[in-house]
Amino acid sequence: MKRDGNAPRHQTIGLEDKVYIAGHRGLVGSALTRRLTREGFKNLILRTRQELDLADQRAVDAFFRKERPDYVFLAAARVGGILANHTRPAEFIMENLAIAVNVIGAAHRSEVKKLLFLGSSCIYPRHCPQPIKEDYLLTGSLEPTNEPYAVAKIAGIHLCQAYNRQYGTRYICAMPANLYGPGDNFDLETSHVLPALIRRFHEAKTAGAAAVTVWGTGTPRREFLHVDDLADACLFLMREYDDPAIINVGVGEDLSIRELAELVAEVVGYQGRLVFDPSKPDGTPRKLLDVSRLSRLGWRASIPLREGIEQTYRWYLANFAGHAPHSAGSREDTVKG
Ligand code: GFB
Repeated sequence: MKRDGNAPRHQTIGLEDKVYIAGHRGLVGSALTRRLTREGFKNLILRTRQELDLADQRAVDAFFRKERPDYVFLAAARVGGILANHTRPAEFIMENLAIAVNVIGAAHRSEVKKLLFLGSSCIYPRHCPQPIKEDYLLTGSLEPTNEPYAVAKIAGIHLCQAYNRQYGTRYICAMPANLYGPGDNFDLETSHVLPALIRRFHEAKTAGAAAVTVWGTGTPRREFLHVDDLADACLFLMREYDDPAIINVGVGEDLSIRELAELVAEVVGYQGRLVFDPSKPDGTPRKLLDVSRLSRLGWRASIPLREGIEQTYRWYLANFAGHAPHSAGSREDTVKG
């Protein structure tokens, strides 16, 4: 980010700083832990959900008072695919609001130097122009299938921006496209489309099934960002970005669910038929992010979708396929971070 001559030169994150990754075992949090470890950060603070329940304000305050982290990546969230969001709205809004309120409030009380809050591309209006610019936030009604989650994320954004305005904090907000990668949730009821298709096609190939059902009409379009790209972008933003405005993180292109299903089937090596089930919700027709604000700062995604799917499939084979019906992903508290 261009700093004019007299803008305060903010301290930037250093390898010796105490860095708390909230939700380090989830899809995003585990990618952040890998990225910061590889970078040489020596002082990562990590807590499992059993060690620290982020929905418990007293526990979060006590943790921040004791550990006093310098930087925080707030990657913990209650996340899930279209069906989980649609069927568990109260859990999605309550848990994500609680996490945002508790962590952001405690960060301020314990004088955290900088915090990065992770939102989602689903915060934007269902029918806004594509690609979606950050300024389109709150300019129209949300997608009903994930409105509670989106409202909680929008509240988190406004919490950060209000604290920045009133207390001069440095809480930045990144809005990623749909994420996938190692550590994903492969539970067929609660997961997102890409891991669900990997598992469905793998099991169909193994069982010799003639056809695989894909939810919806196959016509919605989605943009997929590999979680290792997101982690790299988060470190870049923690170092370079100090603007209170939200910033999109994506790859700048999308494909239809039908095209995605055909690509995943090819990677998995499944040659049967695709059957689309229009009784399942399509969700928002499209949510392609405008990533020009981030690319102007000098960051671009680097993992191509096909390569990312191949790597994720290998991870799935190594960690779940062929084992007893795996628990991963069927966790009620599937967290993104
Ligand atoms: O990935 P997904 O659940 O989330 O669904 P969203 C994307 C599209 O894939 C929808 C279709 O049109 C689904 O109908 N789809 C096809 C499937 N087969 C499947 C399947 O087996 N499982 C799933 N899950 N979808 C999420 C939000 O919306 O986006 C979250 O609900 C979050 O809150 C996430 O914001 C980024 O992209 O529709």
